[in-house]
Amino acid sequence: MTPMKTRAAVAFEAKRPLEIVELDLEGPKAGEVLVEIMATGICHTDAYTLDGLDSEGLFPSVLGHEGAGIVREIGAGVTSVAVGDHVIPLYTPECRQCKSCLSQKTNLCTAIRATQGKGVMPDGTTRFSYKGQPIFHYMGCSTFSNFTVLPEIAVANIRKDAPFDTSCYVGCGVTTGVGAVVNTAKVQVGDTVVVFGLGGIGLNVIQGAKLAGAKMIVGVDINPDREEWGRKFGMTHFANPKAVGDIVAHIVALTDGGADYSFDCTGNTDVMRQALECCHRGWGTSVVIGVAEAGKEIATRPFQLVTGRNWRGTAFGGARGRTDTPKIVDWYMDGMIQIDPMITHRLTLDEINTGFDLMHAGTSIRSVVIY
Ligand code: NAD
Ligand code: AHE
Ligand code: ZN
Repeated sequence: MTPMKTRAAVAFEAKRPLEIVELDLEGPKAGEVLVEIMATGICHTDAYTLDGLDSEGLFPSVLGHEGAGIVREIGAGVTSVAVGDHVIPLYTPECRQCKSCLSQKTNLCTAIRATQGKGVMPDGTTRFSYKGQPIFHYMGCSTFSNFTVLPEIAVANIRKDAPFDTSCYVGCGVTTGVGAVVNTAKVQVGDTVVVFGLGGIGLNVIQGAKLAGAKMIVGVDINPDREEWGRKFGMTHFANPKAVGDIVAHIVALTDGGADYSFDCTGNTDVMRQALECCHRGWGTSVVIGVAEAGKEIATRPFQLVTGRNWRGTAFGGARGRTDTPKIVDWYMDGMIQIDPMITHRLTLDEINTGFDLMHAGTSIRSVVIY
C-alpha cells in the first residue's frame, strides 16, 4: 500500500496547543480500513489527555475520538465494510469473539485494548509519522487527522443520509450519555434522576432520562448558564452547588429521600462522592461517567453502601460499538433524540485550539471540526 499524506492536529507535548501539520500515513494492513474523517467533535477527554491528566496519555499523538467519515480503502480480509461506506470510529470496538463480547455482560471488548492504550495498531506499529518519527494513535481513533487507519472491528457502519457534522457526536458524547441511562442504569418510567455536570455528556444523560420517562430530572452545575441548557432537553429542576450550600442535603430534600439514579459527568472525584451520597437509601444507584485525572481516587463511608446505595461506572454508555452505534444514529435521524442544538460551534481544523478554549471557558457544549 502506498503511503499518503494527511493534515492533522498533532499533540506534540502535553499542555501545548495542537499543531496543524502534514503527516505521513501508511495505508491499511490486513483487517484494517482507511477512513476519511469528515467531522470530529472535541470531547472533554481529549482536553484531559492534552492537559497531561491521562495516565495513558502519550506524546506526540493525534488525539480525537468522536468522528464520522467515509471508508476510502480496505485492507486484505476486510468483509464487514466496503469502500464508500459511512462509518463512526469506535474507541470501544466490538470483535464479537473475545471473552467479553461473548459474555454479553459488557461492551468492553478486549480484542485490541492493550495496543490501543499504547497508541499503536494491533500489530504494534503506528500508521502515522512526521519527518520519519512515529506519531502515536489515540484511543484507537485519532480523528483529529483528515485520514486515519482503524481496525475493521473499530468502525460502525451508519446510514448514508446522516450528516457527518452531527452524527460524529454519536461517536462519544451522545452514546455515552444516552447509553448510560438506557443500557447501564436502565432508568424506568417515573424514576428520579440527578445529573452532575451539564456539558456535552450530561445534557445527553438528561435527554436519555427524558426518553426513558423519568419523572424528575435534577441538573447540577457550577455554571449558571447550564440551567437554560438543561431545561431544553428535559431537566425539571436545577441546583448550583455554589448557591445552595450543602448539595447532598439539598438534593435529598428536593427528591424526597434521594435519587433513584445519579450520574457524574464532571470527572471530579469529590462530585462523584456527592452523586453517590444523594442517592436514595436502600436502592439508589450512582453511575460514574466522568474520567478522573491520574492519581485521583473515590471515597465514601462504607455505610453508604451498607445502607443500599450502589456505585458503578460506564464506558461509551455501555453501547456495543458496531451493533448499537448505528441504532443511536437512527434514533437521531428519526427525531427520538436531539443533536443539532448541542453543536454550538463549527470550526476548521486550523481553528481546533479555539474548540479547547471554548470548552475550558464553559461557552460551548460541543465544538465540531469540519474537514
Ligand atoms: P464538559 O466540559 O462539556 O462538561 C463538564 C460540565 O461539568 C460543565 O458544564 C462544568 O461546568 C461542570 N462541572 C465542572 N465541575 C463541576 C462541579 N464541581 N459540580 C458540578 N458541575 C461541574 O465535559 P464533557 O465532554 O461533558 O465530559 C464530561 C466528563 O465525562 C469528562 O470527565 C469526560 O472525560 C468524561 N467522559 C467519559 C466517557 C465515558 O465513556 N465514561 C465518555 C465521554 C466523556
Ligand atoms: N486513559 C484513562 C481512562 C480513560 C477512560 O476511562 N476512557 C473511557 C472513555 S472516555 C471517552 O471520552 C473508556 O472508554 N474507558 C474504558 C477503557 O477501556 O478505556 C486512564 O485512566 O488511564
Ligand atoms: Zn469522549
